[in-house]
This record gives sequence, structure tokens and C-alpha cells, in this order.
Amino acid sequence: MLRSIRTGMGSALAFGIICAAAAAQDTGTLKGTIFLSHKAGEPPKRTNLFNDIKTEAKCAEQYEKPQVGSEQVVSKSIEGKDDARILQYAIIYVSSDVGPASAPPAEAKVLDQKGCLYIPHVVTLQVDQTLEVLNSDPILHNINAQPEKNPAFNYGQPQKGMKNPVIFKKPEIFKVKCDVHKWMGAWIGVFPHAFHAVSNEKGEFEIKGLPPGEHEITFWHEVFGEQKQKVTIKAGENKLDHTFKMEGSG
Ligand SMILES: [Cu+2]
Repeated sequence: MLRSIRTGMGSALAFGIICAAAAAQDTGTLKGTIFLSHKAGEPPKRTNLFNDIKTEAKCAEQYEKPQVGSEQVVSKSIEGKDDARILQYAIIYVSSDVGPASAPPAEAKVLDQKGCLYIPHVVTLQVDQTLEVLNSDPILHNINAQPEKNPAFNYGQPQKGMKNPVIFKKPEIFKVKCDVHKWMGAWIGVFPHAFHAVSNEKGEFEIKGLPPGEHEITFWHEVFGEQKQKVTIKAGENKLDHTFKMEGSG
């Protein structure tokens, strides 16, 4: 009797594994690159953040050389092109109905405060997934969030290594800031499913596990706004690039 139960459980387990493997094969992956177009010779202006950071000695000493760059627009030129760049920190997510969501990932995302910057500048997570807010600096930061759909929060973290876990119940994109250092800002994107990504330093993104069929994809950037596009996903790899335009660009 015991043996037959064990055999039965083994078969059920094997069946489950086979089904899971088949389901994984049947889903699609969406990959792409985010670009920023602008008038030739007029790339986005860059802010010298180090002018601000150097007012906080314990942060300034963490940098080997002055940091130049804007947190808001992190774009890099493309070799041979004078009117387009790749764009980091865009959020890419599915904005149409994709059915019931899978359980949120057990592993937390981390929003660090290091060198008087939020790292990463943009973070996305699923409803009920933990965001761990960490202070890696030996000075006081506070993380002040005033979302519209989730409860507001404001944690002071006066010591290095302090952590506050936060969970969000409603989908929303909102800003957090530090009241001690006015240049410190980050964006948190909360989604009802796992189909979201942030473009990396090469402008690239990847969203895995999409059910085949037509979906609406939203591309969001804190400066360049929000644009939507329909895409038909097939099993396997799918490609979709997106270009944001700077205002005034043709
Ligand atoms: Cu701060």
C-alpha cells in the first residue's frame, strides 16, 4: 500500500514537472532595446551630480573621481549616429489583461542608498513582492514615498546597514525621495504580474514567460512619458524595440 502511494506520488510529481516544462516552452520572451531620438547635435543635457554629492563628505569620498551624469536621463550615444542614443531606466510592462497572476517572487528586490544615490534609480516588482530599502552609507538618509494608491511611508535610516522591508498591494509607478539630499530620487513600479522590466545600461530589456497572443506593452520614462504599443507574442523569442522622442525632435 505504502509503495503504491509512493509510486503514485512519484508519477504525479513527474507529470507536474513535464507539464511545467511544456508550459515554459509554450511561452514567449520579449526582448528589445530602448532608444532616445533627438535633433542631431542636441543630446539631452547632463547634470553634474557631483556638485551636489560633494556637499556630503561621507558620500563624496566613496567616488574615485567626480561623477557627471543625470539620474533622470541616462542615455549613451550610439557609434556613428548623431541623432539617437540608447536609454536606460525606462520601464517596460504588459498593460493588457494577462489573466491570473502567478505568486509573487519569494526573493526581495533591493533599493540601496549608496554614495548619496538610490541604486537602482528605477526598480520594478510584483504586488506583494518585498522591496528591501537599505542604507549602505554611514550617514542619515530618509526614504519618503507619497504614492496615490498605496499607503505613504517615510523611513529615516540614520545608520549604515539599516533595512526596511516594504510590500505594495496596488499596481502603481511612483517616486521616492530623500529629504536630506534633494538630488536623491528613485522610481518604484509595482505591477499585478511578473511581466515588467527596466532597460539596462545598454538600453536592453527582457520579459520572460509571456502567454502567446496579443498584448499591449507600455513604455514609461520619467521624463519622456508613456507610450503604448500592441504586440503579438508567439512561443519562443520575440523582438520589440522602442524609441522615445525628445520634445522638439522631428
Ligand atoms: Cu539622503
